Amino acid sequence: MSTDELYQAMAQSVIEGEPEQAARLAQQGLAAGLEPLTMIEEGFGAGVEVVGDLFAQGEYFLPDLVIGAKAMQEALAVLGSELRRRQETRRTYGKVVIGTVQGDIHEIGKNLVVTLLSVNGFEVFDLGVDVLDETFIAEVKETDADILGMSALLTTTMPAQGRVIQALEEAGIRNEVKVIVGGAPVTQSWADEIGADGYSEDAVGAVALAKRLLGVG
Ligand code: B1M
Repeated sequence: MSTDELYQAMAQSVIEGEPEQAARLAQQGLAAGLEPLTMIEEGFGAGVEVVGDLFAQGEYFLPDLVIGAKAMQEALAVLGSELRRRQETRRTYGKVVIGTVQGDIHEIGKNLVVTLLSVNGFEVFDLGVDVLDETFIAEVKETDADILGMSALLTTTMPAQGRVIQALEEAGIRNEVKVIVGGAPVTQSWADEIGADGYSEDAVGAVALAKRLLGVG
């Protein structure tokens, strides 16, 4: 199989919702010397985009989204452990508290951000999904975090990012932590509007942003 065919098969495994096949292809890609991040973007991630589009067009239904997501997660489990195995740096640039906001259970993108921050020298406290506003605030205080990251995948849950920033203000700790936001519907102008310190469109950019905000790396 050529590299392009392999990427296509990876995308297809997500579109058709085949978790075992996705994991197998991730292994095959590693054995062929492909980069984990390129496989995520050009292979499996391309498949997720198609699944999302088919869902939006009414051709796919919720179970198709669920099984497509499962396939993507199986691939990420393989590629994430390879990224961690390759981890070069053991230094800690800073502490990041991160989660998907209240009412939102999308975790794939957030997990990718978590993995890349961890392998790039950040200590990450992952609160998971559907995180209450007050849980973010409590964890920032508890860990004395340098950065708070919030992911939102739904237009209806994006406002939670702004609410949490407001709550940081009210708790008197807004200046003690940098806030970064992301997720498919989130934009730079939304980040500006809610007073976040930074926005990144993808996980690689989130690492660069975190380093820039802390002046490290
Ligand atoms: Co949902 N879903 N979903 N879904 N889902 C979307 C987001 C949607 C766009 C699909 C569509 O209609 N085309 C649509 C949202 C519409 C909108 O609000 N505008 C949608 C909907 C409507 C829903 C439900 C409401 C469906 C329903 O029940 N009727 C429901 C909501 C549930 C809830 O959260 N309360 C729902 C449920 C689900 C599943 C559970 C089935 C599943 C998630 C499974 C899981 O995560 N465990 C799911 C999936 C898989 C998707 C799509 C297809 C894929 C999302 C994904 O994982 N992408 C999605 C369509 C799409 O996005 N094209 C869709 C891959 C991932 C790598 O990308 O998360 O964007 P992403 O992350 C990127 C960047 O955004 C960025 O970096 C990542 C990678 O580089 N990033 C950050 C993310 N977080 C960041 C944080 C940062 C920085 C960067 O700093 C902190």
